Amino acid sequence: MGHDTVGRFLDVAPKVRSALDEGRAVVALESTIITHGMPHPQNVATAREVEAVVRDNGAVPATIAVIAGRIKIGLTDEELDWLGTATGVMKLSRADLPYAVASKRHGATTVAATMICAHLAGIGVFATGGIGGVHQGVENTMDISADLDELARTPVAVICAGAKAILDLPRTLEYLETRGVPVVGYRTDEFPAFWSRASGLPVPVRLDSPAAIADLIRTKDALNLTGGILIANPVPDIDEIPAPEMKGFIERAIAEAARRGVTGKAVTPFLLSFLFESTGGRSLATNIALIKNNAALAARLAASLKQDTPAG
Ligand code: PSU
Ligand code: MN
Repeated sequence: MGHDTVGRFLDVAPKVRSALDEGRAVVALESTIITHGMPHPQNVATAREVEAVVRDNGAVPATIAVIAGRIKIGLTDEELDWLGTATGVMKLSRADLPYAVASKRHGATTVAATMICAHLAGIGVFATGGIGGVHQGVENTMDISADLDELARTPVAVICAGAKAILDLPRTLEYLETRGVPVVGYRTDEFPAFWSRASGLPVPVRLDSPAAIADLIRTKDALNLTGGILIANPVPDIDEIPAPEMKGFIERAIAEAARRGVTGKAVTPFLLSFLFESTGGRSLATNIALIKNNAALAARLAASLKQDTPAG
């Protein structure tokens, strides 16, 4: 078994196929943001804008989703539009992917599943908004996003704006360290908290250019260190909601989720939509801005990985 047999499950869009064949930069994008992370029509508009940002920064975008059991690497305009309002789309992590494919279901890929599919297609750089992490109250729920273990095992560089401040950020960083995931702050000494630039938590490593990150990735590969790397890129300051302001909204959202008994996969989508309502749409504007910012960095990193000479 290998890529040859896996290939029969993948539909690689022609533009992505030719970029990969010609050794040009490609950036993977996830689809859970579209189906479970944002309301319509901002979800579809954002997905298109993010793809344009990737192109403007020198790479080919590949939005990933499962449609009727086919793993799509790059979506058509029609598929993207359809996904924006489709109902009954599964939220796919590592555990759900084989069922969705075998049963010919529709599914949006989370960070974990997007990393898996990107790697199957030969794509090494992926931009998202924020990764899943260790949830607050983990001592009772054991709710730790599968995104973290995926970062430990699958060799894809993930660009995010940190982890959502609805999570337990100190424990999220501890877990990443335990699992051996390099965490890089891009032009920051602090691990960003998604809507806010500051978390008060130091980032393990700071790098200030795509070329420096590319060099770290090549060195990691040359050392045969498996697994991914996480690049934390703070939201631009004009777009952020400062942490002290976000705190009250987050506390209310978490209390409301507990009151309504929201658990499992439903937790993150519930909190995001509750925050959208309670901040009067501000949290969504920030979310859109940070994803675009991450897409730009991801494209520049992918381009840098193609240009520079290999390490070692
Ligand atoms: N980033 C966003 N919005 C999102 C997500 C990330 O800006 O909706 C999604 C990602 O797909 C991530 C998921 O993998 O939230 C985490 O879900 P959970 O906490 O259930 O693992
Ligand atoms: Mn979870």
